[in-house]
Parts: sequence; structure tokens; C-alpha cells
Amino acid sequence: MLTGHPANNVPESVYAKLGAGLHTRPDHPICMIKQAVYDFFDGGDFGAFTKLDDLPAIVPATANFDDVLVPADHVSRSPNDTYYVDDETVLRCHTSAHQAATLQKGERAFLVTGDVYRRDSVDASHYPVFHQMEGVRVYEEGEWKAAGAASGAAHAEANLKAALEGLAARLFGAGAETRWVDAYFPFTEPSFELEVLFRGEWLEVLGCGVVQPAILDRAGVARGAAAWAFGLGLERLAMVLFGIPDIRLFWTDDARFTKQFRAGDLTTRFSPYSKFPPCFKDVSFWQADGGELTENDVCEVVRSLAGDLAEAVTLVDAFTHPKTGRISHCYRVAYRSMDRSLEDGEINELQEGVRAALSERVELR
Ligand code: FA5
Ligand code: MG
Repeated sequence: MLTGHPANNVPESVYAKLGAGLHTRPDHPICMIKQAVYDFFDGGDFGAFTKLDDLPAIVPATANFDDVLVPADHVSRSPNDTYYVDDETVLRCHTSAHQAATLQKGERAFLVTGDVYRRDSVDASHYPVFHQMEGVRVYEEGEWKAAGAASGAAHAEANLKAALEGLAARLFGAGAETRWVDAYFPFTEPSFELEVLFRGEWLEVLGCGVVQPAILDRAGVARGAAAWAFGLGLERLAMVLFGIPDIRLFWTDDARFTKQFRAGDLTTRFSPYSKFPPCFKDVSFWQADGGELTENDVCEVVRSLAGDLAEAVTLVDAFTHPKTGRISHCYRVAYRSMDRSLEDGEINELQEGVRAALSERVELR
């Protein structure tokens, strides 16, 4: 398998999120989105879907990658992007980890919801733990032929787009601005992403496509069948639907947040409680000759020390020293609490901690 990476790169702060089950708490916005998607498919004409929301998040690396045809050298396998529990086991980085096994069990239309984990950037729409819902629908040869389709793949693609456009219209209203973007996933062809206009910017809310025949074949689906699959980003959908400005809010216990949501009421618009000012701190360092300290590494150091007080980590400057050829990177950390104002002393202490942790790996400037 992979060599040259630590057997386990999961920080305590990430382990602590396992089992939180936000998607199973009826009044939580993530669960409300799950339920809204269930209701959409239950009331539509895309078939009857089996719903699974309690599959364990710790999965064999083969399920997360190989079973969905992720190439052996694909970046997503790197410990810079994925949390490894040991060499053969990961925290799933997408709910696609359950595609093959669920097909293998004989399911032909299903929705799998769960928490997924990624080493990723730190900002208002990225968090190391988030939630996805996988949808898969297989059309047996007889079904797409009866519908008069030119091919199984064409039938799957047309139904996929109809389903997801219908879902977006149901959630956001017919007037919402959405657009399809061509994408690449190893497990689908063709592949697309759907973006929604949110606060003046295009926000990617899902990836999808027509399932690669090899996946169906290996899972024992009859020849001639075709299928679509999608992976919804539930936080992103909830941010757009409820107007939640920052992904960290999903994890707060502050009653000023939690009390705003009630199962079944999709009309709620989040009303922000007073926004406290951010505080910015910069840290610069020389990259070592051997291997670079990546943005994900810096984000993880900041996250593990500052937790949800870290609002964003941004590379603000990079230059190469003209004489020595050494590379300098400067990162800006934005600290902000959602619930209270921060003291100078507290922020300085956090930033000192970040500097100390970074100085163990690189030379600070
Ligand atoms: C996937 O994870 C694919 N497995 C989706 C898929 C399934 C494609 C089936 C085809 C067929 P992607 O990495 O783009 O794709 O993530 C899917 C969605 O998760 C994104 O569109 C986004 O809404 C959400 N997402 C991705 N990264 C984060 C993050 N760090 N924080 C919050 N949401 C995220
Ligand atoms: Mg994507």
C-alpha cells in the first residue's frame, strides 16, 4: 500500500467528532436536509429508495478508493488529503465508499448518509468533518428499453439531471440560480457538479454522474444495466437553504443557533446573532529543502490548537529568495468566535502555540 506516511494521522480533535450523529438529530439542519431529500425522492417518480444512515465511518481503504476505481497514484489517497487510521483503514472521505458494497448486497436504488472526513482548507465553507448523502439508482436493461431510451447511459444521465434539478427547485424554489459544471470523478463518466449562487458566489453543492460500467459489473449487476450516482454536500445545501453563513455553526451547542431550527420547517432563515470582530495574525516560515509543509498541514496545526476559533487560514505571500533559492510562505490566520468576543491575550496565546508547533517542522522567519 502507501509507504512513507505515518500509520495514523488522525488528530484528537477529529476523532472527537466520530459518532456525533448530526444527521440523526431531527431538529438539526443537517438532519432536516436529509429528511427533505428523502421526502423529495419518496414523492417523485424515480423509484423507491432504501435509506441507510448508520454505516460506520471507519472503512477499509479499498472500499474508499479501489472499489470506486480511484487510481493507485490519485492525490486523494495521499495522507495530505485523507485521514488514515492505519495503512489499510481510513476515515471515509466520501459516502461513495459504500457504493460497491451496497450494490453487491443487491440494492438497486439507495441513499446513504453519513459523516465524512478530509484534510482540507479552513474557511467558511470547508470543515474537516462534513456530511454527504450518496444516491444510486440502477436501471435494468428492460427498464430503459421500455422507456424508449437510446442507451442505458443516456437514460441514466437524463434521469439524473431531472432528479437533481427537481431537488434543487424543491429545496431552493424555482427561481434559485443554479448551473451545471463538467467535472471528473474516477467512478462516473460523464461527471458533473451542480453549483448554486449563494451570497454572490457560486457554491458547489454536489458531484454526480453516470456510474462506470466496471463498478456495476464487479458488483454483480446484470449486463446491459446502467446507473446514476450523486454525492450531496449536506452542509452546503443547508447553508444555502437556511442562510447559514459559516460551516462551523453546525457544530455549535449555542442555543441561539440550535433553537432556530425545528424538524419539518424548511422556511427558517437563520438570523445571525451579533457578529464579533475577527482578529488576524500572520506567520511566515522557510520551507525545508526536503518536503513542503502544505496548506493542509498548516490548517491542521491551526485547527488542532484553535478549534472552531479558527475562521480561515490563507496563504498571503510566497516568494523565493533570489540568492539562496529558499521558499518562504506567509499564512494569515483569522480568529473569530461565533459566540463571544475574544480577548487579546487569548489570541496571542493561540498564535504563540501555532508558531511553536510550526517551528518544530520549519524555520520561522
Ligand atoms: C465527492 O465526494 C464524490 N464522491 C461525489 C460523487 C458521488 C460524484 C457519486 C459522482 C458520483 P466532492 O469531493 O466534489 O465529490 O464532494 C461532494 C460535495 O461535498 C461537494 O460538492 C461539496 O458540496 C461537499 N464538500 C466537499 N468538500 C467539503 C468540505 N471540506 N467541507 C464541506 N463540504 C464539502
Ligand atoms: Mg467537488
